[in-house]
Amino acid sequence: MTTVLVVIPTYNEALTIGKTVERTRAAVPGAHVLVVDDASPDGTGALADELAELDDHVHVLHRGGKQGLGAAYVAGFGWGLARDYDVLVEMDADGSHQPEELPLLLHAVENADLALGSRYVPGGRTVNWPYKRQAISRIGNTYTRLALGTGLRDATGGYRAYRASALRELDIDSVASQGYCFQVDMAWRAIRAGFRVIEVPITFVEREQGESKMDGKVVREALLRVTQWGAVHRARQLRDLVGGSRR
Ligand SMILES: Nc1nc2c(ncn2[C@@H]2O[C@H](COP(=O)(O)OP(=O)(O)OP(=O)(O)O)[C@@H](O)[C@H]2O)c(=O)[nH]1
Ligand SMILES: [Mg+2]
Repeated sequence: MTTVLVVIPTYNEALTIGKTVERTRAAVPGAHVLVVDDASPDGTGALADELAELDDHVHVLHRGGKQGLGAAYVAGFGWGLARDYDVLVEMDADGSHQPEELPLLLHAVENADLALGSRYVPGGRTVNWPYKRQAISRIGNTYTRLALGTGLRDATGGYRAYRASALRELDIDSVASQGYCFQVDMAWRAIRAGFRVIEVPITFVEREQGESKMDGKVVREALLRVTQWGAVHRARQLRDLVGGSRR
């Protein structure tokens, strides 16, 4: 039987973490949940501890302070790989990712190394998302697709399922990306490693409670790094082309 760990990073998500864990446990009763909390001042970590006390499928990883989404996932993946889960899932705590859609991702990753929950393939959509956020996300994804030539419609989304066997080969400890650039970084690593990456339509719902951690710094980081990866990628392509025509 395939064992699944759903990793949920949290920073000040006390208003939603209970519901998110409850819905996840109901949607896929066999799956385990790991909350990775960065010492949230609002007490999210203590709430997660209470959930873990009551349910042996819920676990909590406490970290010293806010170190970014990417670092939280790297720690959570390390925890799950050390315990030999077969599939590791990324999910936000804020209600944007619907736990009821998790079976779709898990089904997809049976025939892939990485299944991306996608807002921008047919059937995918966003609900109540402010126009400005949609625009940033759309432009970011178009830029990423052109710079890297990946063909992915939604490389920045954070609802996805990895096969542990693939994750082990992606050298996650070297991932320095922090914000949603972390998501692009991981998808790009998977593609370069030759893994099968597929997109599954999801419904992304704007958070109703708590505050976003998205800011200008997150956007700048993504822009800078994607541009660098794109430049390296295009230089390699050019070198191969020139090398090929000389032979
Ligand atoms: N452990 C940890 N979790 C984080 C950190 N930053 C964000 N998160 C969590 O990562 C998930 C996604 O963060 P959000 O603030 O929702 O970011 P977003 O989805 O890009 O922004 P919104 O669409 O406005 O919600 C949430 O569950 C956050 O609590 C961090 O530094 N550490
Ligand atoms: Mg969110």
